Amino acid sequence: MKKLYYFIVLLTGAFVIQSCNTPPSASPEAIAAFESVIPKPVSATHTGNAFLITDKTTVIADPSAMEVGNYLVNLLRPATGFNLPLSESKDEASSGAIVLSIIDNKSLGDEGYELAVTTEQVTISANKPAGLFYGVQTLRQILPAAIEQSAVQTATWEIATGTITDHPEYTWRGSMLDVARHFFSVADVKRYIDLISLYKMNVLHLHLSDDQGWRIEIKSWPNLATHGGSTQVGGGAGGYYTQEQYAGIVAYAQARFITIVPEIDMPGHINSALASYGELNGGITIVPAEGRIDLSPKTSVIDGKSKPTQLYTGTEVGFSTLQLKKEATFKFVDDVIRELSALTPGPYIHIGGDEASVTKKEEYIVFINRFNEIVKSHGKRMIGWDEIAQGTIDSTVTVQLWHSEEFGQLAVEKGSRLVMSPAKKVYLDMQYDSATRLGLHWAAYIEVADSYNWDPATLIDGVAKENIVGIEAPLWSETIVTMDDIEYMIFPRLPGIAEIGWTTTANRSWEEYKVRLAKHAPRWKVMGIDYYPSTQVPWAK
Ligand code: NGO
Repeated sequence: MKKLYYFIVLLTGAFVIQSCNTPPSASPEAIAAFESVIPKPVSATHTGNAFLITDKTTVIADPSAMEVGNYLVNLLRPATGFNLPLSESKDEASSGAIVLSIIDNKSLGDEGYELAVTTEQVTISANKPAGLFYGVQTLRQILPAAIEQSAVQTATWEIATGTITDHPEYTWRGSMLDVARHFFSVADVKRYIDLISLYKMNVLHLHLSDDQGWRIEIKSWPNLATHGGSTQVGGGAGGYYTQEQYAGIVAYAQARFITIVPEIDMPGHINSALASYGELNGGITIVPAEGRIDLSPKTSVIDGKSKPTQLYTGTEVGFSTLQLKKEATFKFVDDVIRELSALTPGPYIHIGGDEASVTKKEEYIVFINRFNEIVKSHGKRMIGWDEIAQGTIDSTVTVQLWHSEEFGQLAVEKGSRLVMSPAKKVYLDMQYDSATRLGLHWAAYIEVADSYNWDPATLIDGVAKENIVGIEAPLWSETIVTMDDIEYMIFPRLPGIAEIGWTTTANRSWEEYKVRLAKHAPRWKVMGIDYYPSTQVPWAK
């Protein structure tokens, strides 16, 4: 009897030791998540086992990476309910930890990272905190979707073991949000930042002014915001950001390694300023009638020079211009750019420059050149829509291609580099198809595959990879009113556009991508992201 007892004790002991030594193997879900990262990494190899985040897990970060460490624990704590204490790395043993480590590895560049998962430890290494941040976004995607819940979940927080090595193809990976046609709150803009940072985008271009609204407080010209910002498309209340609120957006973006590129659109698309200060009015081509600007018949009457125009709540483009003959206008431009530059830690100021259809061409060119000087005098670099290629531009100027191949080529001939936003491919306000409830279709209907299946470096003759800084997907908001509308138009196209910016063309294929994309839908559901359920994507039933 005693013998049997000892035998059982021994057997159980052996079993316990055995199960402690056998590393947990990765579930099919964990492996699928590991293989479904968007943007697709340079290389990803899994090794079949799993690391588990438990109530014992700690986070250890290089002193210069504590901010990313904080971001990570704030991401993991709500759903896991674990403490996940964060500490600065010393030489202590780090078994059971998630480690953020700054290293020196030239091949990773400024934004690359390496993610190594063993059964004992998760290590993200990068040259710079930005790389660690992108490694954290990858880590997030290879955890169960429930990690995105805001309340504690009972789940096995499993990560497949293996190694991911990764760095981006282009340095400019962005999106633009038009807050002028419809105004979006600070909270909405922050959510937008969070959504694009999921997919490692690093630029948010804010279209801060247009005919329908002026959205940023300019202290030296206060009516711009208070009057020019007081409405929006459809006649709603509009709004604007105080400089303090705007600084909050910039800081929020910075903590996510996103550069804000502010745009004041001039000399066209400027009615909101002309309505605020009559002396700026160089004329509008369509005559206001009964409180609205009358769009039909479209006349070519230049009306109301030097008098304030009426606020505009329609969606026509190309009818307004700044008064470019008066020096006072350049004082205005200088004041606006000065205040905006002071709010902008990033290097770029976007001056618009598109569709100045009622500005005389000679005046337009003079204006662009002076504008460039003004932007430079405030220590910034000018970027503008592709029409600015007609000005005297050089390698210090960046040109955003949206519709004209000719202007794109001209810009490259003059030595400028391009941000690629071809409307036919990446305008997120374009409808998916003719049944889409929101959006426009003047450029194209853009299904998910259309926005993914192209290569910026071969789109235009004479524009090669070295002429391109990156890619940006604009969301214009003529028809976009709520955060829900925003999400429906950007998902699921935005992740694919982010992948074009990050992953080499040789490493991309729609057939393979669409399977990965489908795997992200459960995450979007948990995050409350409304998306278009395209029939091109094999969503799980
Ligand atoms: C054009 C136009 C915008 C419109 C947008 C709508 C550019 C650069 N200017 O793009 O004012 O909102 O199309 O798709």
